[in-house]
Amino acid sequence: MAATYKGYSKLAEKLARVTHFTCEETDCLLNMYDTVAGGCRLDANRFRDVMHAVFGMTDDVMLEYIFQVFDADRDGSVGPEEFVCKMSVFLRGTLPELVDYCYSVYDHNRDGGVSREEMMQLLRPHVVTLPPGEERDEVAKDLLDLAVKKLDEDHDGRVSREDYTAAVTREPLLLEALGACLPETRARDEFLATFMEKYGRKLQQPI
Ligand SMILES: [Ca+2]
Ligand SMILES: [Ca+2]
Repeated sequence: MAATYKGYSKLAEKLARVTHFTCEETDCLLNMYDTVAGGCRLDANRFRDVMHAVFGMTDDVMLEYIFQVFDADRDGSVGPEEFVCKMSVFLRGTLPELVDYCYSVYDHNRDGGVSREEMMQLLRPHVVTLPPGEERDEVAKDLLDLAVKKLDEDHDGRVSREDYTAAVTREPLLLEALGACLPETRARDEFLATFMEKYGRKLQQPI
């Protein structure tokens, strides 16, 4: 009998060509998707639980914003292709890819600018320790003024994609200036070191 080799799925091969993952890695991520989605598609709630469990991300407002970006075709769920493509940026993105991703997260209503309202939504939950006598909103406003000062290059009160790209290209530390929307380095590295082992499926070997 001629040897047969059942390789990776067509989808895994296709995704490996357009992401920073190998065929084997895309296969593992698709398997992970099947596991975490539990036979359905990833809706916002399940997505939030996965990001929480896998990457320790707990900011609900931010996770809602991130979900909207993962759900590229806006059908209300993150499909397997959307999952792998966004994971590629989330875990191994180049600086330009990360700039595009983060800005898409921050520009929640997708009107091409990050307004003060959008920034307040993101910064407010992070004001947890208040100096005595200070109101949460006032502290958030101070934080906001700092962020705007650094990011709003043309001083029109909102952060355009051009403002943000110019500021982050000059100073990459500003990438997440409007809120953490990427996994922490340690969580990312731990995931990358273990996901193949955890979600790999045994491929049928050549006979
Ligand atoms: Ca979708
Ligand atoms: Ca906007």
